[in-house]
Amino acid sequence: MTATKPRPANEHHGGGESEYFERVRSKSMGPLWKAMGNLMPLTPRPREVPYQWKWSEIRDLVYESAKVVRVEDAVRRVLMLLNPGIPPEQAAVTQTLYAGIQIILPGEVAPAHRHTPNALRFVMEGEGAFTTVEGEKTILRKGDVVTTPNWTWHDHGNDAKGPVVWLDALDIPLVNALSGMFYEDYPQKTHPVRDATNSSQRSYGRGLRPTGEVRNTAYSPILNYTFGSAQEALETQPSGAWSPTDGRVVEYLNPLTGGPILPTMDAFLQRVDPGMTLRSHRQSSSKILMGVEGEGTVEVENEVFRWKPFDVMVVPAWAKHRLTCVGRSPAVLFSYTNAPVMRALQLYREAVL
Ligand code: GTQ
Repeated sequence: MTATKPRPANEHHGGGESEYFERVRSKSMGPLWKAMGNLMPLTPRPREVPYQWKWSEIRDLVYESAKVVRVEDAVRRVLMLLNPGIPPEQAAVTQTLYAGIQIILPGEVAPAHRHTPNALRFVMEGEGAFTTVEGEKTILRKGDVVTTPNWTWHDHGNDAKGPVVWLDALDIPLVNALSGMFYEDYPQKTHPVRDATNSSQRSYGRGLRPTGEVRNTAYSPILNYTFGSAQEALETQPSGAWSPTDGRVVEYLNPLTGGPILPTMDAFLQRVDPGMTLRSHRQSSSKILMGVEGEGTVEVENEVFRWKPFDVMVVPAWAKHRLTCVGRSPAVLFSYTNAPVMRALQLYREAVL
């Protein structure tokens, strides 16, 4: 007589282990014990990968988009920067952030609309386009940072002689992950202009505020942060204020709260001087960097991205990264991150290495 083979513990329901899991799955359930390691890794495992778009390789495609589609048909004529680690339909440069490059030709109008994603723009090339936000107009010049916060009416136009190109930074993937997307077209092509051009800059951008006005403090009342003022702040920054990981750095601030420019995204202009050696760090926020002036590198984990102006680099959440300056001129970078969201949810961490 042969001894009865002891039945494996996982076969006590008749079929094999896989047959059990099939029955579990058929009831829209799953075994946590098989998923635990992937669900709760020890440290973040973002979908986004380190990546770089070189402006010299994509510039022609951006200008060509102006021939491929009329702005009236496009609404916003933008080529999105899609992180290769994330399915393209998510429009994601990181799991929570969006980046795109928009072009507007002389005489064109990108019609007024509003949406719940917050937006920031960094002007790259051309001069003299404008954005109107809730009835205030601002002229866009190279290096300006312009906000169009959650649910504010905005349209873009161009009264100048040449095309104007900028980087769009939005929180679209985050808003979609939270099912918080709302969108509305304005009944007219443009929103009526009520305030004097750049009035918010004059009212709120000088360390003063109109005490009678009640504002939504969730986002900055300033519409345009000019390149000149940010550059000057970097230029005159005392060495005692320099960051060991970021060099000379200034944050675009909401003057009503002292906090980030938008509730979901913060933004910075920074400068690495020739000969400055910065330390590596990791942050649980994800970050997009754009080269502005000079040249440098962004080292992300084991990759080194050598950049020139308007190249865009992705630093994934919790990726070790370090900046260097290459050459004799300072390396100036614009960046934005999702740190305000991470902080609000007690998820922000940083490790200086
Ligand atoms: O300019 O309003 O890149 O609504 C994506 C969505 C730009 C904009 C984008 C937008 C805009």
